[in-house]
Amino acid sequence: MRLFPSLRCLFPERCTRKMAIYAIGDLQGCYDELIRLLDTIAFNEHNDQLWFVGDLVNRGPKSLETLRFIKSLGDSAVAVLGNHDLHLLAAACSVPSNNKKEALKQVLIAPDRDELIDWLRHRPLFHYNEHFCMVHAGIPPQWDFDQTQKMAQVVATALQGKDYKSLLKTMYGDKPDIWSPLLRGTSRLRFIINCFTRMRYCNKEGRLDFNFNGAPGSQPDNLMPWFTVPGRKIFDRKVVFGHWSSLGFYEGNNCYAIDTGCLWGGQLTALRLSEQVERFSLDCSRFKMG
Ligand SMILES: [Mn+2]
Repeated sequence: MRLFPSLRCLFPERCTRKMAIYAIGDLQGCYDELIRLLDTIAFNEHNDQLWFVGDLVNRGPKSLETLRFIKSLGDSAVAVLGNHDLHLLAAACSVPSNNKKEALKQVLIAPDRDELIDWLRHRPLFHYNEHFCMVHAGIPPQWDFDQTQKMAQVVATALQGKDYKSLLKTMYGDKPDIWSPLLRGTSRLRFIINCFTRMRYCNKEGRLDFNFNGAPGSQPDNLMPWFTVPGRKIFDRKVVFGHWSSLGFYEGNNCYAIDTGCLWGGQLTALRLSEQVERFSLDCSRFKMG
């Protein structure tokens, strides 16, 4: 059963519009805004695919509905894991973290909690097609496409394996803060997770900094947004990412940033990924009133 039959094409054989892929920005439980945005773009689940940049849950009002809905879309939706999605997985295993989890409770006490958590645990950290790739936060400047794909797979394998709870227990922490091919074990896993799900700024050598999360231009002199580091190796695909609401919509350096702060009363962004990228925005301010 689909939750929203109005989103379906009732006569799939008549739905001849060319397949479209839309990347959708950080939701953080903003389910009503998502449904409204999908109406705006006339999303057709038989024909279109949605790429979610992660942080589906936490902070916002409807994490449970958001997860259920995206899971119900099956192959019509792809979601990469964000830091808040990992918080939910950690909370489900009772791993202590500094993150407040009030908004996650509705998921943790839901009758279908186990299916939802299991589904989330099997989401990737990196997704791509011929022209675009997607992560939640960033890709270290030292990694080319093959390396990025391989590193995402290392974490996915650990997260989907029997011992995933020990990964969730050891993933928190800011070190190591720079890539080395010599990294092994939990240090390597933590570094990969921090890049894909938390990174914003680094120095010109690619050393990560987690102390600063403001808009570019306001950062200390030695730091730069990860996507502006000279010599960044992924240049064969455009990178779509979220996680950085103070950056807002950004297009440049072969990247698209699409966390436009829906949760904070900003906008929810959908980006049609095609030769001519098209941007759709839903104003979320009125959802926050009353
Ligand atoms: Mn995030």
